[in-house]
Amino acid sequence: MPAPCAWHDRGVTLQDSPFLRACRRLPVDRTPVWYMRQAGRSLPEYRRVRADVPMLEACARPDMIVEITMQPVRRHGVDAAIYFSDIVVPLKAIGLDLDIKSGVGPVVADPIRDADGIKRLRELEPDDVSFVTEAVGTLVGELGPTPLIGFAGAPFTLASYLIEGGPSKNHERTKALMYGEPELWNDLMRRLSVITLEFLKVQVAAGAGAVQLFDSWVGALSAEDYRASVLPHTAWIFERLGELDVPRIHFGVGTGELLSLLSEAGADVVGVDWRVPLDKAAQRVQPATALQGNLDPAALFAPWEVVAERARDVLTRGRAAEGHIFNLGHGVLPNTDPDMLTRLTEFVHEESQT
Ligand code: 1CP
Repeated sequence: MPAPCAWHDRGVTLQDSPFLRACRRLPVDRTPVWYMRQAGRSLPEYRRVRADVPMLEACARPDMIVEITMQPVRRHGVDAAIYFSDIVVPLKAIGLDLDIKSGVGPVVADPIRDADGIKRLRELEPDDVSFVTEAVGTLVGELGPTPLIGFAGAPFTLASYLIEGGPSKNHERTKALMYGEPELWNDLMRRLSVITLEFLKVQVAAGAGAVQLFDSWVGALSAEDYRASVLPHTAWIFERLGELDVPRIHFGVGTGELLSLLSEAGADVVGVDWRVPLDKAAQRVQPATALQGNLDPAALFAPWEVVAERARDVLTRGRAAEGHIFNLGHGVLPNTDPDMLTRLTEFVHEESQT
């Protein structure tokens, strides 16, 4: 019976991977490293395959998803792959009229701002995203012992795109709804939580070895507002994800003041941006939490010696955490020299070798 045997072998080596071990706060022989937005515009091979294919079409084609997800793994030798998609893919899949505009980001044709709008958010069925199941299945076969991270946008960050209609600096309409109409807000957040949970479950059922919930813009909130209006919803998602027995990573930008609450929401790993050193962050999160981060992505534009020195500092401070996964403090910037990332990956591996 070669097939089940191969799966079994993969299971053993996969669970031994430095990435999954660090997520579970187990000893590792080197610090694992991957980069948020490691696929994408920094890679010439990405720009080539995407040249004639709109972003949301690429996100719905298993052949493109597999190729783009594999590109940074092949090139940089990172310790984990992240499933190529976007946070708005599940919203598109339930029929919302939205697009990803090049150089802008997600744009929603008819923003959601009232009870009628919220009713348009139906539940996500696995069949709506059958391309995800197919792509993840192929990917885990190709990746072998390298884990695949599934991901989704968290309800607050998704709500911001839906309410504002696109990227927003101040999230003013989002906050107006949150502060002014808490019942509507909670209805919106509940519906988005159900969609997000289902989208992550589909990825795990197909073989993703970990999940990351991106609440990228939640750093715009005070701790009190986060606790009252967001935490209950993300905690609901994390609690249900717990049944799946894969590490749960939670990340947001500018969340220094929220780190303890982000970890209270129930993640196994908290992602930290570049503003808070990891030794400080380790004091802010709940016990039994690993950290992920946190080199400033803009530092990669400085000379290599500076990058190396800063990466070494991240590794040193990361030892204060119960587990550490090296990453950037946010996504790879589009103009980053990809050779810097390859070199950084090798450096992190060599420096952290035990
Ligand atoms: O490694 C990878 O590239 C993984 C793929 C990935 C991920 C994890 C993409 C592809 N998007 C995302 C998540 C995502 N999308 C987040 C959370 C992560 C983060 O904070 O960076 C957010 C906020 C979005 C929304 C989004 N999609 C933006 C940001 C707009 C804003 O508000 O400032 C943008 C520019 C996009 C488009 C997009 N998504 C992904 C790519 C490669 C692109 C660029 C599209 C292109 O190549 O034209």
